[in-house]
Amino acid sequence: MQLGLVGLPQSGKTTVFNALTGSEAPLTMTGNRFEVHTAVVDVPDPRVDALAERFGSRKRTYAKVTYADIAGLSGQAGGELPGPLRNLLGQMDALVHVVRAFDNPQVPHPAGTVDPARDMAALDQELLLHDLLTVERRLARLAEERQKGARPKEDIARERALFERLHAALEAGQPLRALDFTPAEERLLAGFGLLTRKPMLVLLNIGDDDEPPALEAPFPRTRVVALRGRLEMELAQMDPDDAAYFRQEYGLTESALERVVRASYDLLERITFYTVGEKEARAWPLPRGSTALDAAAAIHTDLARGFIRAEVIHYDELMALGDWAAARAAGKIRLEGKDYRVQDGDVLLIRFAT
Ligand SMILES: Nc1nc2c(ncn2[C@@H]2O[C@H](COP(=O)(O)OP(=O)(O)OP(=O)(O)O)[C@@H](O)[C@H]2O)c(=O)[nH]1
Ligand SMILES: [Mg+2]
Repeated sequence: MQLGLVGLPQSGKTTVFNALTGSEAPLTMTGNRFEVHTAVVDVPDPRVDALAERFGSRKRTYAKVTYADIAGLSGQAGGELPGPLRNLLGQMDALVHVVRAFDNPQVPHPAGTVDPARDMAALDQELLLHDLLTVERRLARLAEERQKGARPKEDIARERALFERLHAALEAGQPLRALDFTPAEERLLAGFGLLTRKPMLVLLNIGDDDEPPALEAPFPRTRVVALRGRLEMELAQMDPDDAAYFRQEYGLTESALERVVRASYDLLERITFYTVGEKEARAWPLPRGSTALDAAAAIHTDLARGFIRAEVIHYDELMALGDWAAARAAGKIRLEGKDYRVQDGDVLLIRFAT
């Protein structure tokens, strides 16, 4: 999963990036220049730890998230974004919009005042205008194709209807993530790098002593979470024992990373299944609704090709019963076929023929 941290200049993107990844990327005073930091982090997962301990696994493998701190948006709707910025944003599974909500007299806000709702809208507007130009170019191109008779008329008409719908939404100030698409439409749209289609996690970057402001998500596939960016960065860069002590003092039960990952999984509708043995305990992320065959394919193509059955038990039940042998003796290991819909927390053993 790749998450792109975006936001207005000096909103705290790099601070939040450091908080989430434990990096020490330098904070800048410039703002606005195209600059990127990336880091891959393990998704903290107590189920992997508990499974590894119970089964004596030699190795623990966690799911991974890539965070990219992407400076370069301005919050000013200036037209199409530069190519490298657009391409990078296009690769992300979701955008994390870091919105300034902290007071800091040393850091002037580019707009003069701190106003999270305004900034949320400003960045959406910038992406919206970018998409609008992409959509208009496509509509012009479709009109040309229709004149030339380059493709079957019905194909062009179908595509035009879709792009007209996008156009109307964007003109009305609606990001495309507010719209629902059929799988066929999704395929048509795949190559266009439309940025407002991406799910968005809004991270309100609040001051150390602030309470989260009440701000609702203005659109579907949008979630708002508050985070004390600077405080979390300091904690992430501390020795773990000291950090644990301060967390307790502040009444913080979860790390910034844990909260953001959970919100992102939720937003992107990801679930996690597990495999466990003496060699390895491992977490595997999947889109919600995936089947046992998808799970097998995630592990290895051979497992999907030779798929026979999946032995399945939920993590909670497995841990309550003790181990695999006990669960089997209790008749609690289910045999599922390739169409079984994997549930979050399932532990799977794929039986396959080579
Ligand atoms: N008080 C306070 N200051 C913060 C917080 N987050 C960031 N800052 C300060 O705001 C300034 C900008 O922070 P950065 O993390 O560099 O912001 P950025 O969005 O990466 O900035 P650009 O990449 O230059 O656009 C720095 O001086 C930070 O110390 C916060 O949560 N609280
Ligand atoms: Mg930065």
